[in-house]
Amino acid sequence: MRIGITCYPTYGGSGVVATELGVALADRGHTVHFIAYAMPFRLGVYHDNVYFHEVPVIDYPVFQHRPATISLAAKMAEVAVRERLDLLHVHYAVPYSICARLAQEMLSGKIRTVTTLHGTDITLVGADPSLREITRFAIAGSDAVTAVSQYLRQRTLAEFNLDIPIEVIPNFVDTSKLKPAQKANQARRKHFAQPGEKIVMHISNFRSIKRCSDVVKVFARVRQELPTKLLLIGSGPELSLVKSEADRMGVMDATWILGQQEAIEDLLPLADVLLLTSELESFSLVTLEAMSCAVPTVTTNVGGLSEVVAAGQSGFLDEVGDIESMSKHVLEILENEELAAKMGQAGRARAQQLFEQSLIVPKYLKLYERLLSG
Ligand code: GMT
Repeated sequence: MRIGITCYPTYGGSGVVATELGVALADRGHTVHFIAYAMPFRLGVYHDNVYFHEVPVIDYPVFQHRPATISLAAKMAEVAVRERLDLLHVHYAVPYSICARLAQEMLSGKIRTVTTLHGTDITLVGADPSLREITRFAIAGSDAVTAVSQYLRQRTLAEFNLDIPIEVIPNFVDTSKLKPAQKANQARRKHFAQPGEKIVMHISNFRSIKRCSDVVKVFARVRQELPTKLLLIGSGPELSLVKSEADRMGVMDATWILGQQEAIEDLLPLADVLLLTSELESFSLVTLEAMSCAVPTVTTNVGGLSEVVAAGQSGFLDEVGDIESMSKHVLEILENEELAAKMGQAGRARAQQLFEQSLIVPKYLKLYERLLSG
């Protein structure tokens, strides 16, 4: 098959999933054309059967905003014709499902479209009154729609009052790449923590929905009981707030701020626990990645997280903002090596059994085949 994929090229779960899917499809002999504003960050090195088409966006003094969306739709149509694409698969409904719809119109319907819903494209951005109707129109008009969790499927149908088939295809992980700590990781660990010290890790795009100051509050409590370091990975608008919170709570000297990191597989296995305090997560790819590395997780019990984490077995799920309970659970894991190992193993087994890349990619392929066979 010849497949066009569009995703946000910047850091974030939807871009990671789209990129890993494209590479996995190419490994299976399909031709994949990424059409995006920039090279997706995980694409990195050269892959056979993978092509990248950058979308040029015109600037002109009359424009208050550059017409990026229509440039993308035009590029999709152009690449579809030139490369004889069979389908366009867009990740994140806003604005990409709308662009795909436009490109399909330009091609007189001679291409199939697939939209994968990821999270805030439905719960925040798409549901905004300014975008609700056009998002609904594009989702309803997509030839196939997938959602990364049951939660997101239900929420989409309810939010947009839709009665369409939405297939749940969960996010996936390559468990041979994201694996438990090796000796090399252990050597690196010494850089961040003294022998006997534990590591709490948080990875996100530091937006308000992640409630990152809760991470600092939990960490400050944990640190009162146990020598621990906090590793923060990622970047975003709330990072400066997190820094001042860490300063205010006197834990800045125990906090490492690593910024954006591409080789997450080198750092994630160093964690003794992954802490995620989000107000909402439709899935949380980073939680799955931690499970794959046999790292126990303490997260909030929101959205699709209960579909990812086996509560009490691979991690703990707490109420949003319940600093007390999250601190207690982090400490429970850090103070009990047997429990930590058991939870880590349970998480890795769950990742392998339910979310392994080789199990999930064929689900997308089946969907494509079904669409193309009419
Ligand atoms: O929705 C967003 O704001 C960002 C998006 C992303 O691109 O990373 O995150 C969403 O999609 C991820 C990949 O499917 C999920 O793992 C995240 O849980 C989801 N974020 C939210 O629901 C807040």
